[in-house]
Amino acid sequence: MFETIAIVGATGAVGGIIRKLLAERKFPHKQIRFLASKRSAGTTIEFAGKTYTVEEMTPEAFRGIDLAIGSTPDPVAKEFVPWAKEAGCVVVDESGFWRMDPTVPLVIPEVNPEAAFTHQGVIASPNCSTTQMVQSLKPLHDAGRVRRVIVSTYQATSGAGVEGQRELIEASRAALDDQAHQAKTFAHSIAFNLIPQIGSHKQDGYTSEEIKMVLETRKILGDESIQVCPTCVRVPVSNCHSESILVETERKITAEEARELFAATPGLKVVDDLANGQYPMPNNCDGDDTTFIGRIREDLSCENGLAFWCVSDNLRKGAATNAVQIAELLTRNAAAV
Ligand code: 11C
Repeated sequence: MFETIAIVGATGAVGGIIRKLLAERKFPHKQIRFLASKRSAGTTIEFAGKTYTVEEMTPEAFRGIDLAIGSTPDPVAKEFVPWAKEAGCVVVDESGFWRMDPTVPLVIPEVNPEAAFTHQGVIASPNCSTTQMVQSLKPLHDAGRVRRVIVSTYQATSGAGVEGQRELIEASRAALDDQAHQAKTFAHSIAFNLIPQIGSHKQDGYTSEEIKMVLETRKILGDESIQVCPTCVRVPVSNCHSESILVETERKITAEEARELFAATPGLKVVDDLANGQYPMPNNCDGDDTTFIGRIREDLSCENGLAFWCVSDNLRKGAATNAVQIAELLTRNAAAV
């Protein structure tokens, strides 16, 4: 057991869900502390019926903390993770900063739990759009070896934080009232619109979000030969990312076999009854820790191709839940920590 645990970035949207999950799942610990930026230090938050004061994140603050779960912007994670490691604290980091560091395992507990035990003080949790896709690719890869993936994402505004969700409401209200609205969080108005850019331009016409999906997928599945072509789109949905995924496998996997494989995979749930209008949608996946799969069908244009639709709560399994599950893995196998 880790005696003293901490949430870093405790006052953010994902930090709040981590707090809720640790309490709900009765995460074993003796003491808990909450760290955040100077701006939030001194505010109070509730945990399991008690009130705690948020402490400022400084190098000294990590003394005495055995395990920290971090949900902060990349530049903050770049700064605090070395402080935590120096203080002997193991970090489960939600940010993008450490994910592709070769010394840092990138873990989805249902996919590559063994990687967590190779850590050297920090374990990274993947990007939300990667997590749900890789969860669904894993059983297909094990059964028929995934060679190529074409993915189009429909990503909710919560991926950009509470400001993104607020902007969706404000921009929609302004549009309905025929009022002008200045986009701040997004590059364009998100109301009644689709924005085919998430993150900054990275390379070869792809955005940073798209390149994350390529590189993180290969790292988690431990297969550098997997080809991924993503298009990431911000949609006017408050929470839950959706993805249209086309997969080409080395061995043909029929729709029926895929349905069985998905149904037998922990963390996935099949909702697939087109005739009766049953499939996953953001509205019926919100607040759930499961990744939902539907519209499973063979690709008419490709012999070994499979098409499906995947929806997951990006704040939960895409962020908070995955990080807490990594921490639980370490707790269950404390001898290996
Ligand atoms: C989004 N996926 O929807 C992003 C947010 O690397 O953890 C999460 C970014 C990350 O905007």
